[in-house]
Amino acid sequence: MSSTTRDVSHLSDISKSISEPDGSFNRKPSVFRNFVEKGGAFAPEKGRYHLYVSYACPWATRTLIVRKIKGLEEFIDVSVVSPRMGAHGWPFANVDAFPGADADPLFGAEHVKDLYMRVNPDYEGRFTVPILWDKKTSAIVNNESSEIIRMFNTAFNDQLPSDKAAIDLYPEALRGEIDGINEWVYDTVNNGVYKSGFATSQKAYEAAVVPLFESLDRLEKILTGKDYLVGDQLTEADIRLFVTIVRFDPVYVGHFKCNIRTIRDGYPAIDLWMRKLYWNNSAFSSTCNFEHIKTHYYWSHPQINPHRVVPVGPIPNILPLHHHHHH
Ligand SMILES: N[C@@H](CCC(=O)N[C@@H](CS)C(=O)NCC(=O)O)C(=O)O
Repeated sequence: MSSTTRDVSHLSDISKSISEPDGSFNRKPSVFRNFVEKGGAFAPEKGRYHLYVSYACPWATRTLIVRKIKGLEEFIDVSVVSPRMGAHGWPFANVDAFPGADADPLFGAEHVKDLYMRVNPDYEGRFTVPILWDKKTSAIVNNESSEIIRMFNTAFNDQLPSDKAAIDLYPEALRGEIDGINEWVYDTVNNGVYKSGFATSQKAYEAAVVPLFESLDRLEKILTGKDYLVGDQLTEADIRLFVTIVRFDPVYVGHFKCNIRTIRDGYPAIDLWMRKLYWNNSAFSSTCNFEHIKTHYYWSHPQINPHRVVPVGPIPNILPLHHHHHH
């Protein structure tokens, strides 16, 4: 069957296939797991790779943040999809114009799924962003954000100016601690908000939302009086957590029912840590598009929000750096 006639709506339409028999949400592992590395099939060449992202997606935004921090803008071009993920999945701007969204410059694809089908017409996974695309062999190098940020951290160092090459977001000496934090933050926070929001039973929802807030309590203690999660420096652990926390009050509190507390009122240390990253480092603010974020979630999950009404608040989406609580 050709890629144009095969019905893949069970894979592209997120409202059709997301919960397990017990009502819980089970995220499947990413499929493309190659590495850009010297001597490998995917060599670190300037201009060879293309990054497909959504500003709405926390996983994709990790890769945008690391791309900026490492100064890889000239090495890796980016295309941003429209935030309105519908029955065909993520659309490009040529079929769904939205401020800040792009058309696909490589193939004029209409949807992200077309890229997956081009690589493998029998693909059975989800059509997710981010995608790191190899223009030389027309292949998907990798579609797992945690691995893409590891590549960006080191693969191009030889070709970068020394100040950028020296930036290490996964330093040898801190790896144990970073891995340890990543593990429970991924399960209960990054993915915990999705498990909470996509749950279709009371039991599955509570089994996600309670551990989520226990982890936020734990993070609040870790971040009290500190600017970074691990050691005294910015690491990938901060980046991986930031993308979830910055979406929390604008989206997850309402849309995903993560409403035991808000970040701004319930977690002052987490909130300050987030505001410092956002307001002091343009890698965080320039890759954060609240229009895409809010539109995406409230529009794209009709099983949760069938009328697609996007709430007006919170105002502001993120508090200023210097801000006094009113008591
Ligand atoms: N484990 C992947 C997850 C990526 C992912 O799930 N992206 C979502 C957007 S936030 C997506 O594209 N979903 C489309 C779908 O599942 O149909 C990663 O970290 O890269």
